[in-house]
Order: sequence, then structure tokens, then C-alpha cells
Amino acid sequence: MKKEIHLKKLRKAMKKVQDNGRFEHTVGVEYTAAALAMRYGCDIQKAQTAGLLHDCAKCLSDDKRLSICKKNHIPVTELEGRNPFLLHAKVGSYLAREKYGIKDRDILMAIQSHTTGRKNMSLLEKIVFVADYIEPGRKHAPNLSEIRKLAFLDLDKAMLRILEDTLGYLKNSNGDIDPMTEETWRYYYGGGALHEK
Ligand code: DGI
Ligand code: FE
Ligand code: FE
Repeated sequence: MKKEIHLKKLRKAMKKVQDNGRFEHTVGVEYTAAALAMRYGCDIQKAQTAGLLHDCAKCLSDDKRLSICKKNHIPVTELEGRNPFLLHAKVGSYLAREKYGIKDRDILMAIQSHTTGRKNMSLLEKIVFVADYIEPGRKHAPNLSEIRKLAFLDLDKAMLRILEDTLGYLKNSNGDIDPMTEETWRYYYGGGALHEK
């Protein structure tokens, strides 16, 4: 399919399944991911596609997310069972493949890892993770202007700041911390890929 048509179709599909605020955020992530892809030499269309689809399961009910997992044998951890909104990443990746026809594994992983991150993320995964946090419509995160600038200077450092602020926020608000979020932080705190053998 022609690139522009493919993106247009996905945008239309997201408008249908998301409320107005979420759709605005989605388009913000699409174009922020594109800008980061230009900066870091990643495929721009893949960044747009992953940005557009990253929250495709965000506007479903928790029951629906849980039932999609059950039906399709997607493992749900105890912590995810208590916080089913976290499943919008895994379920989003599943829907991207099954409902929106995405076959590219990197795009599917970028959707899956966009909330907690993971160790050893690809460039595209980091771009979507960071774009999700800094897109122009985000207003409430601390240190946003600093992190926005950092994102275009050093992507790994931006990842680390976002993880630190997210963990800080979760600790302050007594949020359940997914071991994956902590593991991702530890990994990037230790220098990320620099320490990979
Ligand atoms: O879906 P979005 O709101 O655009 O962004 P997101 O998918 O990154 O989700 C953001 C929320 O996820 C934010 O409130 C922090 C939360 N989050 C990230 N890691 C964890 C977490 N929440 C819990 N309970 N545990 C985590 O480890
Ligand atoms: Fe999300
Ligand atoms: Fe998002």
C-alpha cells in the first residue's frame, strides 16, 4: 500500500476507536516520533506507524483488555491483573497485528514496550517511548522542557530521565511498580547498550 494512504487509513481508524483527547495525543506522538526519527536516522514511516498505533488499546475497558488477553493466551502478570491499564501496551501490539495488519516486528515491539520500556530497546522502541512522553500535548509531567531538549541531544539520557521521573511519580503516589519499569531504569542507569556483552 502507498505510504501516505496507509498512514491516512490508520489515522482514520484511530479517530474511530479513541476519544478526542487521546486522538490528539496519538497524532502528537506520530509527528514527534517522526521528528526523532529524522534526528536519529530511523525509518520515518515506521516511526509514524508505531506512534499512531501505540495507544490503540487505550480506550478499551479493563474488562475488554483482560478478555482479549485471556482469549488469545496473552500472559497477564499479577501486577497487570491489578492494573489492567498497563495491558494497553501488550493488547495494543496484538491488535496492531491482528486488526490493523502490521507485520513489522520492530513496530509491534515499539507498541508493546511503550509504557514500561524494556532492556536493550531498538532505536524505534526508544523513539516511541520518548515521543509518548514529550509530544506537544503533554502538559503535566515534571521537567518537560528539559527532557524535550534532551530527547534531541541524547536519546538514552532522555530515556533515563523519563524512567526516573516516572518511578518517582509512582513512588510518590503509591503506584504499583511493574518490575519491567524498574528493570528498564536499572539497565539505562547502567549505561544501557554500553554494558551489553
Ligand atoms: O498511554 P499514555 O498515557 O499515553 O502513556 P503510557 O502508556 O506511558 O502510560 C503512562 C502511565 O503509565 C503513567 O501514568 C505512568 C504509568 N506507568 C508506567 N510504568 C508503570 C506505570 N504504572 C504503574 N502502575 N506501574 C508501572 O510500572
Ligand atoms: Fe500508552
Ligand atoms: Fe501514549
